[in-house]
Amino acid sequence: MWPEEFAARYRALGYWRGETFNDLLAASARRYGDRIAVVGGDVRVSYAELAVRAERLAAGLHTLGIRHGDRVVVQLPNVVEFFDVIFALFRIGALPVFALPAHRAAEIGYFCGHTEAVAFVTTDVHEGFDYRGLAAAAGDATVIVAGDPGGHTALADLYADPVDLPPGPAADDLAFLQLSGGSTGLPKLIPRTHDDYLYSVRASAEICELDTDSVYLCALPVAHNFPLSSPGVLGVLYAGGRIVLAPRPDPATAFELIDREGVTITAVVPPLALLWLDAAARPGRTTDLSSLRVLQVGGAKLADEVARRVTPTLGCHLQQVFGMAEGLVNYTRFGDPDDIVLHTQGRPISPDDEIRVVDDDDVEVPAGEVGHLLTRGPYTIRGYWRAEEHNATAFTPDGFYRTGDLVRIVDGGYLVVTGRAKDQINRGGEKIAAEEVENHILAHPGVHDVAVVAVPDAYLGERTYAFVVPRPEADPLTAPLIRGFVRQRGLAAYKIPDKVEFVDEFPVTGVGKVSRKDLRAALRTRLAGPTAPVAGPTASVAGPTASVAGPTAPVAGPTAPVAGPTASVAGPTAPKEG
Ligand code: OOB
Repeated sequence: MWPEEFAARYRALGYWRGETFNDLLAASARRYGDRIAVVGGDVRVSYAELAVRAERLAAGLHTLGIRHGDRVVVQLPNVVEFFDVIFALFRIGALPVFALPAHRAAEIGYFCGHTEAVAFVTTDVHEGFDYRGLAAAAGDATVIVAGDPGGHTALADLYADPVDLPPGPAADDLAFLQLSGGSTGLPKLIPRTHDDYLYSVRASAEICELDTDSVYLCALPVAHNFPLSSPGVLGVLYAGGRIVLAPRPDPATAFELIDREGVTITAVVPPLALLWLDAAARPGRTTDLSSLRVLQVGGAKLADEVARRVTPTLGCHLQQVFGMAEGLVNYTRFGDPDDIVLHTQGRPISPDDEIRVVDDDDVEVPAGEVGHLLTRGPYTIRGYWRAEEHNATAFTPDGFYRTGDLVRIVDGGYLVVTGRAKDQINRGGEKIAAEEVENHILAHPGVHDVAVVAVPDAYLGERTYAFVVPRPEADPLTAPLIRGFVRQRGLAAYKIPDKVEFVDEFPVTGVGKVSRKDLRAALRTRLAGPTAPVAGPTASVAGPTASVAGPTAPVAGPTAPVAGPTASVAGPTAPKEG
C-alpha cells in the first residue's frame, strides 16, 4: 500500500476520488439506462439490466456465505456472466482473483490455495476444454459453474431477489487480485484498489476518447489487464459505450463481429495483429471493417515492420499500448506524428507516473540511453500480495517497481521498449538485443514471424537461436538464406543468429503473447538430452489446425496452441509471461 503522504497527494490531485466500481456501475446504469452495455453471442444486456443482474447475483453469493474480503478465483471466457460475477463480488467487497481461460490445474490450484479462495467460478465447456475437470484443483473452494454445472453449483441458480446486503467496500479497499506476467515460476498476485484502478480506467477512457458511440471488441481474454482496463471493457462501461465479446480472437470471428456490430476500437497482442493483418489483406475478404477507428496493439513489442502495415491495411489508427498489470500504462496519442506512433510504445497516463531509467547499479543512465525501467505512481502497486520476500527485490526501498523492461526515453517523454532484461543475449560478452535481430529477419518477405532467444553455450556463455515461422504461401526458406539475408542488411557478424530453425507456430501465453520462456525451456530440454526433439510425443496439445509434429512442428513446451499463419490463437495455453 502507498505511504500516507502519497495517498494524500493522489487524493488532493483528484486521481483518487473515493469511488468504487459499485459507484461506477450505479452511475452508468443511471446515465445510460437502456443503452446496450454488453453483447455476448445472442445476449444483449443494457446498463440498467447489468446493474440488476449484479445486485441479484450479489444476493445469491452472499447467501452462499461469500463475505467482504473473501477471495474468489474467477476463470471465465468472454461471456456476459463475467460482468455479473465481478460486479456482484465488488458489491459484496469480495475480491475476484483473475485467472485466464488458458490456466489449468497447476495454476488454478495455486491461485485457490495461495489466496485461500472460498469459491472458484468457472464455465462448463469452452473451446473443447471441460473446466469442471479443474474442480479438484480448487480444493475446499465452492465450485460455481456458468452453464451446465455437472454436479457443482450452477451460477444461474444464484441470481436471487435482492436482500439487504451490508455496506459495500470503501474506495481504498482492495478491489481484486490481478496476475503478474512474471517470467519465471507461477504468477504473483497484484492487489489493486478501487481508487487506483478506477483512476487508470477513467484516464484511459479519456485518452482513448471513448464515448457513448464507442463499440469495443473484446477479442483478448477479458480478465487480462489490457482488455479489462486499458481502457478496455471497464473504460467502455465508464463512458457508456458498448462491449462486444468475441468468443475467440481469430480473424474470421473478429471480423464478422466488427462488421455486424460496427466496432470502433479493439485491442490485440502482436501475434494476433499479424494474423489480422494477413487476413485483412487477403483478396476476396467479404467482411466490412470500415467502422474500425482504432487498433490498439500492446502486451509485447510491436515490430516496426508490422506497425507500419496497420493503417494502410485496416484503414484505422494504430495505438501502441505498453502496460503492466502492476500499474503503469503508456499510450501513443491519436494526434501523435507517425514517427511516435510507429516507433514508440507511448507515454504514461499520468503526469504523476514517475519514470526512472537506470543501469545495473540503479544509477540513472544519461538521457536517451537504454536502461532498466523503474516506476512509481498513483496506480502502480507498492508490493505484491503476500510476497514479502519477493517484494524486497521487486521494488526499490523508496517504492519504485522494477518492471524488468529495458527502455529508452525519447523526446516528449515517450518510451521505447528495447526488450526484457533477460531477452538480451550475452554472446561472449557482446550484447545482442533479440528485438534488433528479429526486426531484420521480419523484413524478409517469406517470414511471417520470428523469435530470437539465447541458448546456453559452454564456450561463449550464450548463443543466439532464431525461430522462424515462414509464410505458408512463400518460397521455402533455409537457414543459410536467412543468415545471408541479415548479413546483407549490414548486421554485425556477431549478431547473425548462430542457428535458425523453422517452426509452424510459437508457444503463446494465456493472453496470446509469444512465450520466450517456453521457447527457451524447450530448447534447454532438447539440449540436455542429445536426441530430444523440440517437438515430439510429449508435446502438449496442438491447436485445432496445427500440423503433425515433424521438422517444422510447433516447439513443444508446457504450453499449446501457438499461433501460426494458419493456426488459431485461441485454445488452451500456458501460464502467461511478461
Ligand atoms: C500487459 O500486462 P502484463 O502484466 O501481462 O505484462 C506486462 C509486461 C511488461 O512489463 C512488458 O514486458 C510487456 O508485458 N509489454 C510490452 C508492451 N506491453 C506490455 N512490451 C513491449 N511493448 C509493449 N507495448 O501486457 C498489458 C497491460 C495493460 C495494457 C497493455 C498490456
